Amino acid sequence: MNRFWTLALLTAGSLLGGRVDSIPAAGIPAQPNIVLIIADDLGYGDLGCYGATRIKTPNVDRLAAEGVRFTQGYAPSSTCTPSRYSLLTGEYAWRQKARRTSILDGDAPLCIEPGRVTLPSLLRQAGYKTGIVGKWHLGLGDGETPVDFNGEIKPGPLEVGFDYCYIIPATVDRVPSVWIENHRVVGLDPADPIVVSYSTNISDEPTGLERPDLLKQQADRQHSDTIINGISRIGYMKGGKAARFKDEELATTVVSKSVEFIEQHRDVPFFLEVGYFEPHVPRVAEPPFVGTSECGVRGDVIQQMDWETGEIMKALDRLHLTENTLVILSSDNGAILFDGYFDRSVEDLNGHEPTAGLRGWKYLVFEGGCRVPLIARWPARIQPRVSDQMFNLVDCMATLAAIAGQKVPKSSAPDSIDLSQVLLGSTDRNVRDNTVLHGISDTLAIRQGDWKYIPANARAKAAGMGNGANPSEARFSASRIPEPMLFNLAKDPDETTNVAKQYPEQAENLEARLQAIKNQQSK
Ligand code: NG6
Ligand code: CA
Repeated sequence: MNRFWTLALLTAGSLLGGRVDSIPAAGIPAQPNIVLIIADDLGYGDLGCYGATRIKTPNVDRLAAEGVRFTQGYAPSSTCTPSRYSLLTGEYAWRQKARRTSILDGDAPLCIEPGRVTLPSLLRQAGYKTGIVGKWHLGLGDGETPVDFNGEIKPGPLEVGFDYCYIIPATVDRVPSVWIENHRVVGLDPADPIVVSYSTNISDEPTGLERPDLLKQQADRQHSDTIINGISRIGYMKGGKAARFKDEELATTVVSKSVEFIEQHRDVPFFLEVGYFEPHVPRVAEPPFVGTSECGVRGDVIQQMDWETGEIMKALDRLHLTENTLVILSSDNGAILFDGYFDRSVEDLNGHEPTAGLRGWKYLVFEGGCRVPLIARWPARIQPRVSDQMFNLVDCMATLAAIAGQKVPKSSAPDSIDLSQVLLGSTDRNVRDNTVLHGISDTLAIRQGDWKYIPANARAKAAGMGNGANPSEARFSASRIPEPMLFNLAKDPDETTNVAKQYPEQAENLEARLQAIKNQQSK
């Protein structure tokens, strides 16, 4: 639908005092509401609908059964910040030179330039109310002065296209451990100001290193700074005691704030991004979910995440919004087991396969780091099916803009492809025929058709990586690629056999293709 018709329908809708989808327009539903759910470190094999049996995810499975489930969905990067940067800007994060887009600390500056055309700003232009609840991890403040968590915290989500935000700044394992609503920390007592440092211990409270006896979970050195709610974090924090979140209440807050946003905007088209915290570390299940899965705490928090999804689905049902709401659920990167806290995720695995057997983990460019679950339900437009077409989350911007009837300006979203036809099932073609994948230390890989090529990158060193089988030096080495690698994913989906020497031309072609994409300025 072009913008004219979108606007015309919007006007007609408001004249009639109802929302747009109450007007049948030649059978085409008007702009759908969009709920974009991004889990944190959810692996390709972690959901029932992707083969998990030790973890039960009935709500997400229902979402998949009522919509399209992609088998070739990709996160643009295998860590959070660059992946979410790509999601919101439509640009591969490794292109960005001016701003730091690697894993950000809780006091890092905003990595998206304020005023830039983003996924939420485009949807806002199309008439949507835009909000984000949950994980942010794209930085806050201008970087010129240190961000002041006691004052107005900006620029942030509101300066890059969101009308509303209820977020935590970075990761649950990084300070400050607080919620931010729009520009302010929630529940802050001005008499107890927040001080944050990632370099100096400015806190008067114990660290995990000093008082391991106070901890709910033991942690490695990087996660052994200030103890907050019995969990030692990355970074030091002082003050803000009344504002600190409890890990055991995060999921409930995500649900209540998401449902509140949906209720408040039920009469206009809305775009809500929900950043789940699960199953990222520290993994702490809310009481009803403790011990409910068959593979320990990591399974428990995935089941908790499934419950959150069910609550959001229920709210849509209750408000009669299900039919014309596009719900997308995916993950910012692949799975990881040990990621800093000794929470028994490795020991309790019980045969569960977080990556469904794909090679590698979060941080890496192997499939286990980047291939993610991807589900989209929109009863009015999407016929239930499974799709083997490629979809990268960087494509959300062009795809959702098209669905909202909004044009992406030429200079924006250089890597985002409009896959609305793929989403809606009106083409069998692989509209995206290649994708670049991005890992820690700026390792890159390219997939083109069935082929996957990873150039040599001997310098790469990964921090905090590993599957936990051996939380020692060995787990830091997997991002080093001493020799180019080539895999045929159709024959060898788990990337077990490097065939670069057997198919040198194929490897050269993909090397050249990757170079061309790196050099290209726009689509
Ligand atoms: C790493 C942390 C890891 C996690 C990750 C971010 C160490 C050793 N590891 O640096 O625990 O917080 O950053 O994860 O500090 S992400 O999903 O948000 O990218
Ligand atoms: Ca993540």
